[in-house]
Amino acid sequence: MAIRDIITAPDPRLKEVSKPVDKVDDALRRLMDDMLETMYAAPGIGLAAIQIGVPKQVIVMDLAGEDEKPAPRYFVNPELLWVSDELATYEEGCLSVPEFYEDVARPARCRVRYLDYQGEIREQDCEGLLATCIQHEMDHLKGVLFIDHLSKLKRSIMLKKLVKAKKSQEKEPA
Ligand code: GNR
Ligand code: NI
Repeated sequence: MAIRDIITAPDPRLKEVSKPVDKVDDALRRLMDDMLETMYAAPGIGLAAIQIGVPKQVIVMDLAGEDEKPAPRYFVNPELLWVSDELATYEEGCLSVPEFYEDVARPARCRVRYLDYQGEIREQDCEGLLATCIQHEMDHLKGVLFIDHLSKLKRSIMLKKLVKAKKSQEKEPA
């Protein structure tokens, strides 16, 4: 397993639309293992493949608390089958938008169909943080970031700060 670099905004790769996976094979499982390790190291609760530059419809997630045992989840080719009319608001963050947190309203519940780590087809009813996180990750597969759900003004302020942060990083590389 390997920790990969996470792409941060603004970057044109984060706007790419990810392609469906043909087959869940060992190579794809290696990608999912790397994604999980990268997500744990960050640390984050979810990661879409495009965040490490791979435009495939693959998501990893772990919503277990700090003193619970790890509970990795894998979603390949996820499809939203249903979303509730009722919305829920969470303060969201994103590993590709470091250090920004804002409230985003999304459907409170949803149902997704996907392939799991073994390539088996599954359906899952989601609510709470799981519903928010799966929708946040599925947005990444469409090239959408949580800041795209905010007002134009908030988004442009954030993007300016992100550009500035990137410029100062270039001057003093890690
Ligand atoms: O680690 C993450 N936390 C988070 C918090 C609220 C809503 C969504 C998320 S996902 C984010 C990791 C990430 O950027 N996934 O794409
Ligand atoms: Ni994200």
